[in-house]
Amino acid sequence: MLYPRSNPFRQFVDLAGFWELRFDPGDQGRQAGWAEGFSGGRPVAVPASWNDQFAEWRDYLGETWYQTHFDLPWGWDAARQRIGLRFGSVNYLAEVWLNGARLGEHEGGHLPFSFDLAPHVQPEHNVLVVRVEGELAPDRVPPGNVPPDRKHMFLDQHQNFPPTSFDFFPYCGLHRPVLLTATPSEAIIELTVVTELPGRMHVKADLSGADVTTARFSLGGTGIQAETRASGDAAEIVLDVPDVTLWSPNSPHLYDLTVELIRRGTTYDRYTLPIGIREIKVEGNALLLNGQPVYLQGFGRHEDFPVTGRGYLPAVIIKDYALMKWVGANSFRTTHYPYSEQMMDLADRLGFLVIDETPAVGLFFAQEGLDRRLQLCRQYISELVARDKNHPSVIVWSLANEPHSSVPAAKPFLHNLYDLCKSLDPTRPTTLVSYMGTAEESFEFCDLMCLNRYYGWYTESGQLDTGCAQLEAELEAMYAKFKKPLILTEYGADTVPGHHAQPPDMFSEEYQADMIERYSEVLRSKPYIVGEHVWNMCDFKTAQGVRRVGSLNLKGVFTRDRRPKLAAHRLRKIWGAPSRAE
Ligand code: BDP
Repeated sequence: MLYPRSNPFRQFVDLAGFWELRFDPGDQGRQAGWAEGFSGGRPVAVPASWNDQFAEWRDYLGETWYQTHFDLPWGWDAARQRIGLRFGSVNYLAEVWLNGARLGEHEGGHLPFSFDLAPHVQPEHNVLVVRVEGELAPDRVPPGNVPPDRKHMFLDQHQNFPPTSFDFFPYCGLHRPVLLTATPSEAIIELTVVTELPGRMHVKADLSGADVTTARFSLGGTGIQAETRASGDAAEIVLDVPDVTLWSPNSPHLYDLTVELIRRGTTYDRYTLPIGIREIKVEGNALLLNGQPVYLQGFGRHEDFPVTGRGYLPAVIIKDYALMKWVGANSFRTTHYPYSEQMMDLADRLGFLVIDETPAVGLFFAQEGLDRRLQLCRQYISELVARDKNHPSVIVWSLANEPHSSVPAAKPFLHNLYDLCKSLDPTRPTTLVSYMGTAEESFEFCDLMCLNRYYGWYTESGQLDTGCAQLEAELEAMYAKFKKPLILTEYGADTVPGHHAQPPDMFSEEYQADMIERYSEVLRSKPYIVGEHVWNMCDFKTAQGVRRVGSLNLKGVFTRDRRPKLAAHRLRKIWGAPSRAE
């Protein structure tokens, strides 16, 4: 899962641009052999969702074929190098062919997958075809088209269109960069770095095809360098960094760890990975970063923007980080799926604390399709940990958002996921995010508790006094029961920008600002609360339904085009004050 790099030993080329696309509602592409290449395609932008590029296909989630052509760059040679193809995210199902040969398929949006292109790749005139399909189905994760009697009745009683079991538009397509990669045939294929105080780094490099070789590890700017003999498929080393600068939001210091493979005095592969040295753990009531309590203040978000949908948009990522800094946030949760790798790299560089969430949103536990949902969740956890394990910014894994946990089948299912995640990464606290109205028994084994609550909005509507009293009562009860630190991972109010009211009422900018401030007061009065994430950073597109005016969730503190509402200014005051960690 190492992100492709270009250096004297490796190279990647981005296939972004205008591809060809054919929608295939009648499923004729398979019979007609479109896998080998098709004609009659229309231009489509990649990366981006298809939905907002073509008005008549906005709600279409079915079979869709993408195609592009490429030549190998100068100097690339499939006989000497490993030529690969890597997709950052395709939602939901992808099946891929090169020059008519089927490379494989991948299920699940938001996580990367790759293929070795040998022996099918040619120096010129390659035809790459990707069949994408994003139908909503009860045995997929996240699920959709769930029969009404299987739905959680608290929030899902209204049918929406498209029939998602989650509250965001089910955008489909090639959402993140598609990269053509060249690496040495013997190469570094994986790096795993675990850091601990006072300044230690455990590094493991997995190698492909390595005969006896020397692995050299060096840390930029420190003069630290060490070598080890690797034989077989791995090389490991422990590096101690004297006078270490630890990574934290206030000082997001990164060391460039470079690994080189050397044989007979000649380097034949090199990879550089930025590493932040830090330690995260839960102790008693507290979440400790480098031994100091931290308090998370920030948002749940979405990768969502007009026209491009869920497609990778570097300028919006930069803008969002700038707005988060401006408002005083130090943290976010990747609601409700893993974010782009570029977003995660910037979290490391800019010093954000991230709760990294899998795509498991809207999980329900009816027997039918349960095993399939479990296998998918397990796949996503493995892929997510493999992708994001080296990010210092990732401080907590979130296994699921709002599982419909009020049934006996939920707890063993979630326990299974927790155990898997811990086995893959014992170093980070692992949790899940509880649904309002559900007694989440899985908090028995989670390392900390995350709650989404909407008192004063979906219940106690318009009544902030009663709503805040309810919130406080539930927080106290949860803490008394589980004695674990707690983060309020969602709270907020839909707000029509420009709608004002005195006295404040629902949907006005004043009501949203007051609700956030009142919640924050409750949260900051409890020593076991270790974070507050407002829902949502920005307004975002949803399916159509009676609860979503204009097909938007309007709980953004910023509008969909990133203009502040009153609540953003209020949050600046609340969050501008030194956080508890300082
Ligand atoms: C929560 C969900 C979130 C929704 C939010 C809401 O986690 O995805 O958008 O409610 O209703 O239940 O605004």
